[in-house]
Amino acid sequence: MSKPNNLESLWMPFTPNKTFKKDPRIIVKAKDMHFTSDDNRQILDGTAGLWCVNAGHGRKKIQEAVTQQIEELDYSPPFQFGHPKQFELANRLAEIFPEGMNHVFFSNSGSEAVDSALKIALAYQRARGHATKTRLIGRERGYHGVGFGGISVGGMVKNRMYFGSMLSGVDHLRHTHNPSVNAFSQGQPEHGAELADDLERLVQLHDASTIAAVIVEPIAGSTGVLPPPKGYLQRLRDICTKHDILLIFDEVISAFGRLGKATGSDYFGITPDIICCAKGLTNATIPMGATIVQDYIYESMLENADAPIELFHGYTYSGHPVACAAALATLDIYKEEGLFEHAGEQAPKIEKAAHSLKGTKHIVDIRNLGVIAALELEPRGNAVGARGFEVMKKAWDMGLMLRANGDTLAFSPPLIVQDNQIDEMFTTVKSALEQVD
Ligand code: PXG
Repeated sequence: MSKPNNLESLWMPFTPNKTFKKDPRIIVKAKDMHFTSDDNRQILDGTAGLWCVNAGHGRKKIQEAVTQQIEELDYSPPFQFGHPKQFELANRLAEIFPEGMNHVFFSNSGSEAVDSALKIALAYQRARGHATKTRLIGRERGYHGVGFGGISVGGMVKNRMYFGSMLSGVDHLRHTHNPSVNAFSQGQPEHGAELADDLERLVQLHDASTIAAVIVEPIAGSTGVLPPPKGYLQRLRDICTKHDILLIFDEVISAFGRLGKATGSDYFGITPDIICCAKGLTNATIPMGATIVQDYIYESMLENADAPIELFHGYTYSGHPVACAAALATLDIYKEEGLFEHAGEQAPKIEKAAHSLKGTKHIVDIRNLGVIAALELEPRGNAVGARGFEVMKKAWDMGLMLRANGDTLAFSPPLIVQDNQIDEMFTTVKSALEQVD
């Protein structure tokens, strides 16, 4: 495999370009649980790429479906015309998403799935005669992608502070992280259900007649893995219902088996009004996002819209035939191989292995849920993120990909992960931690 000889022209996303280009990490191949680096080393994929390659890399079935689709129908316009696979895929998703959620809007990424959800929420409130319900509520430390809608409701400071005033009419719930009482919780933390009452506070402040929707990740991922406190999501659901506010779950990470079920909604037993997904939908082979809504949202829009086109929104690549083919093959794999169930079986092993690192140098908290674990490190003085970044680099040198979100090391391996690979992930990171100051 050839090495690129000039790294200059590419502006890399969410990457310190200057540092990376001096000491690049280049991936040239991937198969099942492993990447191959350009110096021909096998790297265990502890992160499913970016939380997305849930069925493992290089899946033949997806590859064949994609190849065949390109031969048969490479593209067809999604506005005013249809192709069979997008309808088939929407039906298949309706089967595995919560009951009553039978309508699917396609996009090309998690960010677009979120923006679509926010726009649908606003258009729906207007269509049903609640045009004053325009306010959107997110949560501190939330990550909803990088569109202006997503960063407005999102709560990651650096993702917001450089980009002006964003959407107006947005407010945020408090985040749920409370290590003083919840540190080293195995699975969902005991304390913090009452933080959902923050929504009542915002209703007091703004009045429910001005609030269209609340959006949260059922388990916060990007901010450093924050499983919801026990009872929190139910309380949020109840308050939304009480005040006629839509609840949007951003399941870009939690859908497609990450928690051992098709969706986080299913895992937690809470049904939102809208779900956003992406990533594992196509096993990341072809970009795709989807926004799934309750029947009453779709039906109300069709009934009450003031124009023949009920929703003035869509993308050139909505329901792209090649993405649909990849998604259908991916859903087949999940089903045939029982990967969501396998994830459920591996979850307690990941929990045990992660928490066995308690007491390891630098670690101040360990969190986990499903096939997700996180080790939070004490930051090195004022250099927030420096220690996490160094451990990530050390682990890469030792043959393990992990994700450093600031000083939190996150693990979210493909759902095909085997017992010995779980051991390897945590043995390697322990050793890396011991070698870093
Ligand atoms: N919502 C959630 C909950 C996500 O995790 C997005 C939306 C946006 O998806 P796209 O496809 O537009 O990137 C995401 C993406 C990390 C990390 O550091 C996580 C994501 C992306 C990049 C990095 O863990 N999640």
